[in-house]
Amino acid sequence: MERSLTMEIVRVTEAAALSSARWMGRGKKEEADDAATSAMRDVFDTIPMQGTVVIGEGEMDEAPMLYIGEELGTGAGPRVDIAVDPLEGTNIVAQGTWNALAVIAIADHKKLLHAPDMYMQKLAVGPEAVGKVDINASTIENLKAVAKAKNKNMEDLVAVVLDRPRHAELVEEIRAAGARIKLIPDGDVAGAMNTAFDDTGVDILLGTGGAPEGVLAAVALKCLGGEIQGKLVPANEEERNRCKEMGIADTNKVFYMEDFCGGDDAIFAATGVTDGELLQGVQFKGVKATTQTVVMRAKSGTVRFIDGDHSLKKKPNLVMEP
Ligand code: VTB
Ligand code: MG
Ligand code: MG
Repeated sequence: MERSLTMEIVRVTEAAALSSARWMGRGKKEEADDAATSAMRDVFDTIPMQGTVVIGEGEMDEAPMLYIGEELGTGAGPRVDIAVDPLEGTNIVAQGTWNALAVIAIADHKKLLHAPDMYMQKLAVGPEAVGKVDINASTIENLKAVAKAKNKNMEDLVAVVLDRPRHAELVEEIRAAGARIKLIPDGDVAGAMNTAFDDTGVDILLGTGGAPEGVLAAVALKCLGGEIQGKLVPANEEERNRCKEMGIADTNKVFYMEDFCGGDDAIFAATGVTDGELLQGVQFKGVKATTQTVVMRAKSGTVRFIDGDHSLKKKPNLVMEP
């Protein structure tokens, strides 16, 4: 993989964030998603690479762009696999709340898990707790392990959990253990990634969210030296068959870092669409707009924060207006 891709993909997530941010608070999640997707699609084809979408907006017949199997890039350059979530948190943008991201992960060909579009139980932690947690252990055991690894008291810990009825029991377990909770409306990629940044104040992500988002989070955590573990949660017969077709007969199979993203290299970029603990969202300031992006590479371990100041006068097409 080429290191120059690291900088190139920032342009892609920035474009997606800029276009979808125009939809903030308008109550239209599909439009926000479409804006991000088509902006991302347009910029991808200016990048010298031979990319294949392995995690995208869906199968070819249901997604007009960034569908699984779609080829991206100019065709010259490294052969890579690409996972995208042009807008991770469509509802977040529709409502104008926290932590919507435009996200891309890239790895060498055949190194990303082709996660099916179904639920996945996840446990994510930052570097200090790597190797000390186990998705098959009890909630309290994992919380204790993280507290010990981070030299914190249990009551100092913050667990991020998607605010869903399915997490009622999990929430009770965390409360009973004495840790604190941040319930989030959507956006568990941000939740997982934030566990690896001390200043975000979150220590562990627990609960069930999308499997594709698990792969994106895994690439982020690979770059950051953190860890995610996951277990597919097929909801019905069709999804169980889907798992079997993938060769996962046993849905108790735990996906570890190497399963999500093999090899030693991968890159990850996320631009804030709405404000979050780590990244500020897009701000429109008349003739310019600002973005904040985190971009990182597993091989070198370099993590960069990039502030973009975009001239809407010189590049009026950069933001697709609603
Ligand atoms: C999570 C979250 C996403 O979906 O994966 C969640 O990260 C899980 O699905 O932002 P449900 O909404 O069905 O609970 C999102 O909220 C949307 O992709
Ligand atoms: Mg999406
Ligand atoms: Mg998503």
